[in-house]
Amino acid sequence: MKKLHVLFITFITTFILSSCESNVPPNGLEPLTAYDGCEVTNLDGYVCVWADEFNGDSLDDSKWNVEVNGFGGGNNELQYYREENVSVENGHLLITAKKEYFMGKDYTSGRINSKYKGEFTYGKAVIAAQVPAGKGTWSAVWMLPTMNTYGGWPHSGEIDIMEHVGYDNNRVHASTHTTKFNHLNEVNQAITFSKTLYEATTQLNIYELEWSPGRMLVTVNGERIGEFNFTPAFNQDVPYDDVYPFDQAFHFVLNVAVGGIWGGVQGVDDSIFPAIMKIDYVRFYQQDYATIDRENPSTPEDIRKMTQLTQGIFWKPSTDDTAVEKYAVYVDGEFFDYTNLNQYTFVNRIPFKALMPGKTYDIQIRAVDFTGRESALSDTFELTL
Ligand SMILES: [Ca+2]
Ligand SMILES: [Ca+2]
Repeated sequence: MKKLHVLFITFITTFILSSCESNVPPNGLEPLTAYDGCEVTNLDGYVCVWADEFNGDSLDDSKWNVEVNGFGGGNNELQYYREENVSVENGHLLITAKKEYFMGKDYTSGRINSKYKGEFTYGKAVIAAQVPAGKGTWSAVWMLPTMNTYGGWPHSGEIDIMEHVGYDNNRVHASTHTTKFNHLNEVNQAITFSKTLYEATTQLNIYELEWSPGRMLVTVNGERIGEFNFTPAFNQDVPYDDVYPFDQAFHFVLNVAVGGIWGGVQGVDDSIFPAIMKIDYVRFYQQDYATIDRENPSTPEDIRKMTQLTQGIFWKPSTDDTAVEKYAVYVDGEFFDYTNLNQYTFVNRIPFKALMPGKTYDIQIRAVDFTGRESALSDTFELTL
């Protein structure tokens, strides 16, 4: 009886230990801690990791940088950005554009960013904003890359979660800018989706960016504005970062411009000022992979050689219970390199490991999720360079 009891205890202990162990991420990733300054800490399986609720009486400089310049935003905008045009009152951030002469400019306004203070790769950005009406205003809630890993604008990308220009009232726009697709490129313009939103200027609306590897969905009040996906089959001429550099850290930018190449298309109505963008909160959420991930990614399939950039390959993205962080590329049975999306180019990556033209290599791919769980190795693909 005693022996059985001990056996039973041993069995239970082993069972508990082994079931705990199986949930520990192979890469040691720690569970997320919710940021207690966030008024909604959990949202659809996401945990709030950063937020500003704008509850104080001045801008929190541990979270934001105030931009001061008359540079024109690179778009021939007419404002001078000043600290005086940014305020926090009654739980809201106010960015106020004014008809006011300053330092050679006829208007002043405000622009803030969270560079080095709030920057993220993947997750969900949630912003409650009310934009000003009036011809000449150009309001924006957007994100820029912090490190310019792929080069200066537009090579490292730009994510415009919400833009509104006053002359086209009650239309909100979501855009991405990249090396291949940007507004200075006459053939491939920035990728933009627009939506009519009758309350854009009369109430706070909730804008969301849901961002996972290879996919970004922008919504307002839960309704889709647009979706930006990495589609290697349509981009067989360039490495993925030319069309989808959105695998790096980005920070927020909030501003109201006056005039400029978009906002100023129909001039500026001087009777509209002051024009105020009101923001109730900016929050950023991330998936708690360490807590929720349990399964290995599916095995990568359907590896193909790119038709134009012929030293590159792409494959069908693996699926996972949370998300695939990266793919390991194997050449002739040996690990070669990692890539963040389902495409790899053997040029300009690791020069000292360059493959030889005319030779045939056995390529295999393995998917890895954010907890370090791995798929099986794919079938072999014979690549002749
Ligand atoms: Ca607030
Ligand atoms: Ca997984």
